[in-house]
Amino acid sequence: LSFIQPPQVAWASGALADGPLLRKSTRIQDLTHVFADENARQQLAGEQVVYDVEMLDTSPADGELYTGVTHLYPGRVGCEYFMTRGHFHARREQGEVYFGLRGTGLLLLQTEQGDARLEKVFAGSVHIIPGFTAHRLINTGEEVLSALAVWPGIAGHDYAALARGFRIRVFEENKRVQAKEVQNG
Ligand code: PAN
Ligand code: ZN
Repeated sequence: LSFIQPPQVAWASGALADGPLLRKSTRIQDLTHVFADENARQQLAGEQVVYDVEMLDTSPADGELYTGVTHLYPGRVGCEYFMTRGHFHARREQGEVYFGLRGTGLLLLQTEQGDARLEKVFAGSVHIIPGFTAHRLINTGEEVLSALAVWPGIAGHDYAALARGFRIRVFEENKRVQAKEVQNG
């Protein structure tokens, strides 16, 4: 019998290898109205990549799991740190696990009732995202923030439900990380 070579994640960089991969880049031009300061966003180069997602190309069938790595680059739109768009799962009850690989940041979690909280993300951090909970990564550091995620293939993404924003936004003010509660983004 031969031994199967599985896909591999390089823990230090988050690079996925040795499997069929899907890749998606999200750029400044894709993130209309995601950041508080829309004018500041328009001043930035639209082509600039805010985050890359690499995913194993595995089955989406009921009971199967997806595995992906998000690389969220350092930067700000105005004073607001670069972040992912963020979403609920279309199948609201489906959870997810994130593992911090490198860099420093925050995972913003928000329930359907609008209760929001922030977890620190760092190499080795483990984040249990329960069902019915929207999630967004925020890079508050000066390095790339990379996180590994595992989620059900059937979960799907609902971006529209929070298109007006999460209840918390995170800014750099006086060289410090400041989280602020806001009304409807
Ligand atoms: C992650 C996210 C990834 C990109 O794989 O999809 O970090 O964030 P957005 O999807 O919000 O743009 C995940 O949570 N999947 O369910
Ligand atoms: Zn998700």
